[in-house]
Amino acid sequence: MINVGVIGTGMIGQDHIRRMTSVLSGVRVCAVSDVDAATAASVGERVGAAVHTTGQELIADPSVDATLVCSWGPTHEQYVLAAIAAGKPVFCEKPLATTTEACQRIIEAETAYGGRLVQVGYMRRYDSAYRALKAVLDSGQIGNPLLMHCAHRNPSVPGVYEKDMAITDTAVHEIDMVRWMLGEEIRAVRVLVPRRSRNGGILQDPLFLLMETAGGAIVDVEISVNIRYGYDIRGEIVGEDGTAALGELSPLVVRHAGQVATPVPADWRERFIRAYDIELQEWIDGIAGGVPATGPSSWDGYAAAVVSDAGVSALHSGERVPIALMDKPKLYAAEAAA
Ligand code: NAD
Ligand code: ISE
Repeated sequence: MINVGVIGTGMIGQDHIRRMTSVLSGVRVCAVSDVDAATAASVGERVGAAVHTTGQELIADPSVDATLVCSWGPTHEQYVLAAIAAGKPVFCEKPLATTTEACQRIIEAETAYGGRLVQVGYMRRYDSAYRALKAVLDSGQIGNPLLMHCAHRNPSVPGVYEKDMAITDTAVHEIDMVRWMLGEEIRAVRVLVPRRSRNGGILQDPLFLLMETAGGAIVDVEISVNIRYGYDIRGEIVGEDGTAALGELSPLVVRHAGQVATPVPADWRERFIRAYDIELQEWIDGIAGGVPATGPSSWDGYAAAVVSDAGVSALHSGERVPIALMDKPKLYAAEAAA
């Protein structure tokens, strides 16, 4: 049984606690912590977990085998570094950190430790639809990929969501997915700014991100975070000999009153429910088996942060922003993605 401590008991923290306590096997939530002490206390009481005042205290708790970081992005670095210093596995929700420099500090700490302790929550790599799309691409059936069209649509976002988060918190999923899907790094990014949705308040919504890969493929991403009708994730690859796209995912089709309708997921929890289950179960099984993490690494978190930083500059400047990564440390050399 792996004893996991959860830092951050907000939306995804509670969702991961639910899956660890009632869906997954071989795991127990033994401790929680949140700057919002009242939420941490009520979640801790509900699942019978110890409540720690700080994340650092939780990581140092000898009964905690591994840590799940689900606090706000800018707070991730301190907890990931503390877990590495304690030599304990840590699963960090995306983004690994909100700046390139913070990700570099994590890479330095993990390489100095000499083994992989960090996994980042880029769960699309575990989604059956994305995996099926990648299998078609890798089979060579549609030829070399030339273009990919993506849409990332949220019905709404919380009040704390700020302008740059369309890139750093939302499009960052496509940034990671594209590196994994196409197996190449991203070499430049531009952001086009259409007229604003009246549903977006002070946000610039939607945005249109254009990425160029090292091999010359072009990827466009529509980011709409106040689309109202539901949570809709779309992706289509245009190859030399054909195209392949994520299908419609609903198991239900209603024909009524001259219309055909299928439900759209309400949010990310519903759309990616199985992907989150699989990513965490594999992480837990790996720890139990003494196998270092095999999912998205600190390097993937770093690469996504570099592109995301470039995306934010492109949003502010309107320019094409080229991207350069540091040399990949040996620790991550064997990884397939880019
Ligand atoms: P949230 O606001 O619902 O919850 C975040 C929690 O972190 C809050 O309870 C807050 O009090 C707590 N917190 C803030 N600072 C803290 C600190 N220094 N120490 C401990 N706790 C702290 O946000 P959320 O939607 O649950 O998102 C949390 C993280 O998960 C973000 O990084 C977000 O990008 C990521 N996320 C990932 C996915 C995904 O699809 N993989 C989906 C949602 C959120
Ligand atoms: C949120 O943090 C997530 O990661 C969701 O998957 C994404 O769709 C949403 O836009 C983010 O804010």
